[in-house]
Amino acid sequence: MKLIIAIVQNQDAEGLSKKFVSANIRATKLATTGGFLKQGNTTFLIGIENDRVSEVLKIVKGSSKTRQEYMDPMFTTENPTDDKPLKITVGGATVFVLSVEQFEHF
Ligand code: 2BA
Repeated sequence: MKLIIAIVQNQDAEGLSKKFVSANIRATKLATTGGFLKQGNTTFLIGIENDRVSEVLKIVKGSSKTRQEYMDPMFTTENPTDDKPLKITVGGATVFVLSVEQFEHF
C-alpha cells in the first residue's frame, strides 16, 4: 500500500474530491497553507493499493491547473531591490508517494 500526499490549489479541490468519490478512491482532505505565498491550498491524503497509484496520479494530474499569482517582493526577501510584483507560477499539483509499512482500519 502507498500513501499519496497531493497538494493542490483550492480552486481544483472540489472537482478532485468528486473524481475520487466516483472512482471509489478514499481520501482525506485537509485545509493547508503554502509556506511561500501563505495562501490557502488543499492537501489530500490518499491510502491506495500499489496497483492503483498510477490511476490516482492520472486523476490528480488531470484535475490540477497551473495558475499565475503575483506577489509583493517585500514579502520574499529582506532587502528587495525591485518593487514590481513578482509573477509566480503555482501548481498544478505537488505530489509525494510514500510506502506504507502497515495499514489498519478498525
Ligand atoms: P507555496 O509554498 O505557497 O508556494 C507557491 C508557489 O510559489 C510554488 O508553487 C512555487 O511556484 C513558488 N515558490 C515556492 N517557494 C518558492 C521559493 N522559495 N522561491 C521562489 N518561488 C517559490 P508550487 O511549486 O506549485 O507549490 C504549490 C504549493 O505546494 C506550495 O505553496 C506548498 O504548499 C506546496 N509545496 C510545493 N513544494 C513542496 C515541497 N517540496 N514540500 C512541501 N510542500 C510543497
